[in-house]
Amino acid sequence: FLADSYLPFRLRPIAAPQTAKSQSQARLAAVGGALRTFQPMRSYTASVSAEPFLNGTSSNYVEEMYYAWLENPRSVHKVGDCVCVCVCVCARVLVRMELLPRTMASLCSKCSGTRVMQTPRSITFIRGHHVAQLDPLGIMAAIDPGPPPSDIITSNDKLGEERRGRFYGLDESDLDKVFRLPTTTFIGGSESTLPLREIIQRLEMAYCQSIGVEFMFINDLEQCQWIRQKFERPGIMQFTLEEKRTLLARMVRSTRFEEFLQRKWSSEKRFGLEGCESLIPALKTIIDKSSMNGVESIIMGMPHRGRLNVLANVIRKELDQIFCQFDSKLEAADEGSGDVKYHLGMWHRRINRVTDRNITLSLMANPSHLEAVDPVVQGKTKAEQFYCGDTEGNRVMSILLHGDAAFAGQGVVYETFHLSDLPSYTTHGTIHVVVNNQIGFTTDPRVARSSSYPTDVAKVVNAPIFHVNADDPEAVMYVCNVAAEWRATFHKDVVVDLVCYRRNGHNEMDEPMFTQPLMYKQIKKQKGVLQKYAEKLIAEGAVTRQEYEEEIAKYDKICEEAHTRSKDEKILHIKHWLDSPWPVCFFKMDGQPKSMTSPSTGLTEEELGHIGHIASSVPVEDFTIHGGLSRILKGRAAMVGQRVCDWALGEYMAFGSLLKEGTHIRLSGQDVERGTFSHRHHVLHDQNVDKRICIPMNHIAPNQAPYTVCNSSLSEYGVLGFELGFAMASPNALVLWEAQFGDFHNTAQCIIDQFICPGQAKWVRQNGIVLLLPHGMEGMGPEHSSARPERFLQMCNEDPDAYPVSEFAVRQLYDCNWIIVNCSTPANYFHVLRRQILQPFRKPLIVFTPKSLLRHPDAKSNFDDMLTGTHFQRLIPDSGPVCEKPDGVKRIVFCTGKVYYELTRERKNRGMDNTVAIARIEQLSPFPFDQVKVETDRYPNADLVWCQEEHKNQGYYDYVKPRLRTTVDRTRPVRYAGRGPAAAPATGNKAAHLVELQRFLDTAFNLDAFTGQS
Ligand SMILES: Cc1ncc(C[n+]2csc(CCOP(=O)(O)OP(=O)(O)O)c2C)c(N)n1
Ligand SMILES: [Mg+2]
Repeated sequence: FLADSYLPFRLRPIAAPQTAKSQSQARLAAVGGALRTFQPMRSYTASVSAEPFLNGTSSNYVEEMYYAWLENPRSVHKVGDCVCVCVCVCARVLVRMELLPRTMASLCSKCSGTRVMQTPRSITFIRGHHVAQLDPLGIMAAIDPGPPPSDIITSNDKLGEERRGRFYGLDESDLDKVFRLPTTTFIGGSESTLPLREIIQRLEMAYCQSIGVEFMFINDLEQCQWIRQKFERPGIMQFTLEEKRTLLARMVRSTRFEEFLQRKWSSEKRFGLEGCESLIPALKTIIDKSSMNGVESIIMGMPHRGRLNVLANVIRKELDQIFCQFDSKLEAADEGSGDVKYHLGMWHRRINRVTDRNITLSLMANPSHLEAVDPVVQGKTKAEQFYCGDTEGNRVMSILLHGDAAFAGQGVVYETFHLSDLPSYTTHGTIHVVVNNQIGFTTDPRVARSSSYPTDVAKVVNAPIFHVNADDPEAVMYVCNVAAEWRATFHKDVVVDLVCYRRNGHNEMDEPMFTQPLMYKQIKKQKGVLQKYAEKLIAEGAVTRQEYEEEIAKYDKICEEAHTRSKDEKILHIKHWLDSPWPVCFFKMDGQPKSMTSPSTGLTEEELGHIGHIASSVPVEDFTIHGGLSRILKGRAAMVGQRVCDWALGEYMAFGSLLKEGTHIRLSGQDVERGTFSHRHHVLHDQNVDKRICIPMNHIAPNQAPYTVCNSSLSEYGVLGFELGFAMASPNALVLWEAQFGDFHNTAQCIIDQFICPGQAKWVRQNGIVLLLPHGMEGMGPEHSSARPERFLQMCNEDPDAYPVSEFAVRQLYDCNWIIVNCSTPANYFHVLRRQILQPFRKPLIVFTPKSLLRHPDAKSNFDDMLTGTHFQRLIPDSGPVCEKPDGVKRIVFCTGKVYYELTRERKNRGMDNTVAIARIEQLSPFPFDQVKVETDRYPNADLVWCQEEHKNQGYYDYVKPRLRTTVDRTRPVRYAGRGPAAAPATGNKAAHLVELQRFLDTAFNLDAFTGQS
């Protein structure tokens, strides 16, 4: 509530030296008061970050406001009682932060009388979580046994001598005085006045029991008030008998599932949920409530812990299917290599029993890499929202589960949070659930994070955080309801922090006493949450012991029967674990592609002309574009007139035509709208009207598919993961992620290594994502030069030593794990983009894209190369003078990408157009063995050279060489012309760059260079 919009008064400007620090120092010197050191009780480090809204400049601002208010209350804007509350809180917190002398709070004479009670209220709701009973083990305090913050008063405290002067001058005799309640509180219910004793007790009930609420950093008054009323209203946390019995039944399932697995497969790893069994009712509550609010599809991502339990009891995967995963003798039926059981995903549509509505639940498959699935889930959610026109996230939502250590430690969590409110990336609120078992493998939080809570990262997006003792299932259910309502109301992220413990080691085979002896002594004594809750309900009379035991027996029987059935399973079907099924019309019934032919990717002359016209015009009225852009568009129009395309226009033709044909296109990445190299300009900006833009690509045809082009946040891991998830939702979309420079993909390495490269093999799901990676050695230094083709090539699943026997154009594509191209012409780039959609299956496509070629006068394509009947060329043979007398050709230089232009220039300069042939391998993977063979056969007297501009240990050499050798049946050696091996991808010295270039060109054209080499 410190936002300017709520305080539209003018503050006295703060002169430069009057920073918060210098002011407070001056005042400290003046009063010479002793300072109190604040020791937060429940945090592992003594941090003041618990109130980040009073950090830095905001504390400065508040301090100014405080003094203005002291001088004259009318000088500050009043929002009901808020100002008083705010100022009192500020004063106290500033004292605690050592920014104000201790005595300052007592200067606050305006807070006497009926208003004085507002201060304890404020402090309690800000910091009640410090004293709430969050830890089922009760050992957090034992880890860091600091005293409770002394300005938090609980009903156990005496307001006597030792507290006098610290608690606003109040003492025991004030406890029965009656105070008027401010309008901003809900603790009174229908009462407007209450005795102080009652006020303290009610605040305790609201904020200091099993739930600790962190929300005061949210700078929106309405949202804060919304949360307050959810926790302050007397009696708000009451449940019907029906609700309690359902909760107990869910706890029974959650607990007995793990016990069943433990009984049957005691030596198998399963990452059981023991110690956090209330996760299952937590998720089910969120799902029920969201279904009530109209949600039809929920996409979930989660780590290992409790995953099988979630599959069984939340997603409702058939138990026998889960149990047969434990049978080590079953063989897999599908293609692909599969994954371990606690990584598999699942998709299921069913009726929600509480709402009687359809709900689709999917749990995304994920790798071991914790949190990597977060952005993928968000992307898939966004796509589902997009395709069903759910612009506000009312029908589709995501739930992300986290471990405490991973949530705090993994940067991708932060990257994902930062996508949460961006127009092209928001999923309109994610519910995060943290299984906070207070340990990460063997490491305890004191050494695993610097923040007080593992959830502090969520504060960057002002997400409210509900810490809850997971041994209190009703409190868990309550906060989950509030979280789901929050999401439905505000469409923003929210965090539920289930403070729990881990009954076993990291996995069932692990001995936790090696490293956490005291914690585990306590855990051994700990009564299970199901038993505790059942006893509570039996004592209350909500269920009888017999009913409870029957519920257990019923579920055990279900498990036993499923186990018996699972023994009938003879084979494992990975397909049954698909998390993102595509429409059946995309495949044949057996999941195979509808055809194995490759249609032409060309267009008619008319289509090329029409898209070219759109690309060179501004299709709306009264829109002023930048003069430089006018020149670019004129240049495009001239090219269209001459029937040629440069790189940007080739891309335009591909996108424009696919859109016209009904394929949605989404291009995302840093600065993609204009293009890092200022060549693309897909979004035009009116030079006179702020924020007025025009996307000509959306003006191609009346019934075209929409084009989404979006500059992303400055993240690779998060954004690439997001786009991968987006591409999962539908086969009928071309989803492209462009790196600013190709080398930046390595900060998203996990998405590439764990999802894109092996995704289909592990999880039998196809994905057609396209990575555009600017690449090329242009003297720009070690960074920005190489997109590291060697890494992508090394991960191709093709056998370099076997000449494929099947047809090449399609079958080879179908069998590979991804397609890697480095196109040298705009036409070929155009074709490969169109092929990505027109081919009858989906594969990831990696494109090394050029930089200098974007404007290279020779890197242009004629419309003829893009007309109907034309195709992507996997290899572009030499079509020059060498064709006339192939026998006279002494050398064939194979290359890929931009170096082709350097080679042709050098060949011309040397007058060797008749003696050296140059062939471009445009599709590196799968390798065009057949077309390479045509070339090597064509020039029987030529030696074979691979030329690349990259260093020898990088680029393509190690990949291409064995394949070239296989092609010629190892009858001819393959020579190398290129830079020598190096640690860095490129030199930082331009002169050295040019020397290196000339040196390898010399080698490439020196016909004696390899004489004598074996
Ligand atoms: C990115 C990544 N780094 C390391 C690991 C190895 N690892 C597996 S589980 C684990 C501890 C996770 O702790 P937490 O997130 O608290 O989850 P918990 O196991 O306690 O449920 C670690 C370090 C991993 N899986 N992923
Ligand atoms: Mg943990």
